Amino acid sequence: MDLVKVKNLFLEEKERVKTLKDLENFRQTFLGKKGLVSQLFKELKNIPPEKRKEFGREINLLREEIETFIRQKSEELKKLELEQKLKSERIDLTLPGDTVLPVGSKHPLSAVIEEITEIFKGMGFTVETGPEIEREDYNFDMLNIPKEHPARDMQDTFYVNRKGYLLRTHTSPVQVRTMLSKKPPIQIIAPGRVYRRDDDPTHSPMFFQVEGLVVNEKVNFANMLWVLREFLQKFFETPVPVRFRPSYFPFTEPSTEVDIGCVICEGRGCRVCKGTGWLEVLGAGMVHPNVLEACGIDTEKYRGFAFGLGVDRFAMLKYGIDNIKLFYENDVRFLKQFASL
Ligand code: FA5
Repeated sequence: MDLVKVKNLFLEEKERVKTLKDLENFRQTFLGKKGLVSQLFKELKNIPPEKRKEFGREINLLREEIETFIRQKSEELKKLELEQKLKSERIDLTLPGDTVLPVGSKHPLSAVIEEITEIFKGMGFTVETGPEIEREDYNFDMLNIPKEHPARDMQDTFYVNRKGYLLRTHTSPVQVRTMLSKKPPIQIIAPGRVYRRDDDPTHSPMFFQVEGLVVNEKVNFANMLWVLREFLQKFFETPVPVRFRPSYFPFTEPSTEVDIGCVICEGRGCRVCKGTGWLEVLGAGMVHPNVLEACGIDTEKYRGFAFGLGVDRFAMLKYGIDNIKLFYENDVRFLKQFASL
């Protein structure tokens, strides 16, 4: 093997090395066990003794040169490959995600509660709340419904495992709580969940009510009728027919139930209005003196009116929904229809 040829080959081949794989092949060719440098060493024995030392020195120099090249090239190529890898795997954090998560929307009952609240706020009412697990005396006794009173059967109750407590059957106990904690003048509404053992297309075991209470020196039945009529016109945005029927609630005297012309069938009679053309939407009346007294309000000085409306019923009428269950099934196809609320 000729030293000059190997040197020239080295100069040529080193230019061809572009990858780490090329470099490995290059190393095998020159420095491998049977590589060109080994072959040159094997030539030593054929060299005349006086030139052998010089020849050996030159092979060693060539080997060092090749090794230096391999070391430097290896570092250079490794760096290059890393840079390319980083470049190809670069994460662009500004890119939008692949899947767009579905955006939820307001539940129609929440939207209706907000709307009702806004209308009453506009008439000077403030908002009060109370617990859903309520004291039995606040839910019944202090509202003039003593134990064994037949009026307790009007609202079939869920009792809880703690004596003296129940799932409130209406929002009226918030009236008691407010009168016990605040002095008149009082002008509040109390939206919230209530529970009854009821179940049919217009009755649900859990539903929403909004209670209203006004206590002041000069309030009368006519004021109440005005407030309720005004509210109904604002809520339904059209002059809906309104009908006040004499009724009975133990906590109000006189009492009325308020019906509106069925907005589903426009009074012709349908499943929702049970063929009557009218829908009962709320109960109301002048607060019974027994209730005011139980809450420590001077009945010589103050009078009050109160009302309670079924939010689900209002939502069904506003959006033409004929089954209350739809509000609680959480079927996205149903809920999506209210995405703009
Ligand atoms: C009451 O609950 C009285 N506390 C309302 C009241 C307050 C009267 C203040 C006077 C003064 P009533 O049981 O009628 O009343 O219920 C009021 C409204 O709740 C009804 O008009 C109806 O719209 C709605 N409602 C009653 N039961 C259900 C039910 N199971 N599912 C859905 N809505 C119901």
